[in-house]
Amino acid sequence: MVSHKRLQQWVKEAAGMCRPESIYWCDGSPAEYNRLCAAMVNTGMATPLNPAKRPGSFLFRSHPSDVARVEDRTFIASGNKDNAGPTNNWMDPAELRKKMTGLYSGCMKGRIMYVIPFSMGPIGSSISKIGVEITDSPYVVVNMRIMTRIGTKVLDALGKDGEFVPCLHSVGAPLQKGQKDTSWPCTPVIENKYISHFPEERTIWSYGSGYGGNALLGKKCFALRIASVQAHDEGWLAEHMLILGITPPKGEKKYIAAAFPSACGKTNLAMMIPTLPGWKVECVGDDIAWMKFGTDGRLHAINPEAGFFGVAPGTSMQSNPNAMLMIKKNSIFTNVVLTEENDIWWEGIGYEPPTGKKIDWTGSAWEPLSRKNGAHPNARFTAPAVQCPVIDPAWEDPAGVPISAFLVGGRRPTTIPLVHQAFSWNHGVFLGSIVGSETTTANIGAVGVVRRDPFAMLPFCGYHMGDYLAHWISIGKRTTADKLPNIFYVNWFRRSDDGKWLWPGYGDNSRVIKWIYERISGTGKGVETPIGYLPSPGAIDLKGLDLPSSNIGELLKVDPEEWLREVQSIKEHYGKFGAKLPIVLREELSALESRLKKALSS
Ligand code: OXD
Ligand code: MN
Repeated sequence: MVSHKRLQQWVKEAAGMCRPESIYWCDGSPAEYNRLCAAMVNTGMATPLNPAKRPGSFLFRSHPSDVARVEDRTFIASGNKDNAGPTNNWMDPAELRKKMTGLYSGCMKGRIMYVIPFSMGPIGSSISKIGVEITDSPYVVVNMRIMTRIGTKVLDALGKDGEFVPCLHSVGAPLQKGQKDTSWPCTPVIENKYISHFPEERTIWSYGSGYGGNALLGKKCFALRIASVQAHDEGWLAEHMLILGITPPKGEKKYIAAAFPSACGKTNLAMMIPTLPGWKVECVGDDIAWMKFGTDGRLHAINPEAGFFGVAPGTSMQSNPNAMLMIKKNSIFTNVVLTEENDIWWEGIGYEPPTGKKIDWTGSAWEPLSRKNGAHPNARFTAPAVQCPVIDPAWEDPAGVPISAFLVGGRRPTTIPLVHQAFSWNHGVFLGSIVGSETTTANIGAVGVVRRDPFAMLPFCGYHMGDYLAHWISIGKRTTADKLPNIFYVNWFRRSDDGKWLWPGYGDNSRVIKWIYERISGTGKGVETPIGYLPSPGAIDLKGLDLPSSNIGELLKVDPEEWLREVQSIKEHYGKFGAKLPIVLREELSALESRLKKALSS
């Protein structure tokens, strides 16, 4: 029996509006998980994979209209439009509630309404927070069980009157009496999909999609958009960052958190195998970091999630061996190829598709020679964090892990060196505010345009980005400079004029991490340049790497002319934030410009 009156009341109200056939409170047990998976196999929604090859694993195929987060349909409905800022879609909260109440009305007819109490972060940690998701999708329940901690233990922690974030979700596909369900119910009409956030009420309403971050509401909606507002108001950080521990051959482990926009290899870096002998990387998280100051005055981070929801295509024994080992069992695959042996395959898995019959992500027979992709480019695996071979021993430490460095970066084929270090906290926040990726494929607009994405939070910040950057500046005032993480800007994605990669990436990124480790330990050699500290000649360990010396020259070059063009583009970027942009960031920009001009004239 649930003793939390407000929770009971909310569930009752949601049921009154959505009118499900029944209500089911998830207990989070393995038996419940198995039962739900078996039921989805029965209805044809899930395909069990070959138990000899991939025990305890299932394949799902989504509706072709429901394959990714829908940023155009994501809303920050703050009371005042200005609080959502220029980079979020805003709607008046009353109008949005009215519109969505209409859509929610009777939307769960013929379906079960699942109530999922979940904890973001280890239960009982002072950094963790509780949410409750109501959903009519059993796919969401089984994914939430992997991605978060769910069930009775969370209700117990909530007690009679604990705080929770209400997260209402419906696929928006009511069933009439006798109507057969489809294998991926959702609303095919894009204008009826809403991923809505009410930051003042700390509430999430999602309608119409069953996929990823649109539907697993603990992830982007709660742990980033709502949590970023909570973090702002309460003086902590909720960030789109991986967390890793790095241990040198002889020496102390240090933790690093890193912000890169989507599709820059966060999961690969988070569980990388260093090519440098004796160095070890261990993974705390691959997507989100919540950080609070400890009594030691340092920022301590937890991974609020309990699993990995990674992009499958491109994941291979070369790019991410630990992920490949992690997904050998008890994993959920969405929108990948099904092989004749009932195993999975995707583009970039590192081997040819096996012979025999294959079915692509749309459910059609598929031949590799056809020009179509077999797996959807945003196909995903969902796997428990404990299965990661290099999961950090402290990944569930309620106190979090102390962060010594922040990395920011993006995909920049030109201008930005392999690594540079900020002069100070404020300069580091400046670096975080200017990161972004250059567009490389025609389908995301003009090629070669830099899309700046401050701290990789543009799609995930629940309030005005100018206020967000001011929050980062204010975090730097809450402790002494020696306790603050150093901030580094990295760029694994430099290319030569003829388009070739200048840096091998993957496990060789450990060479850059080694320099960063040495810098924060006070031993790494750096040179001061107009843009920050760069590694001194020879300071990056290149032993055993067959890299032309011209490449390293190019990777560590600072070209004042190129950077002055960068300054112009940053001015345009800053123009968007108007008066909310912290003055100190404008000052950092003019100081950079002066240093570059001086370097050019000397
Ligand atoms: C993700 C993303 O899925 O950032 O993690 O898009
Ligand atoms: Mn992400």
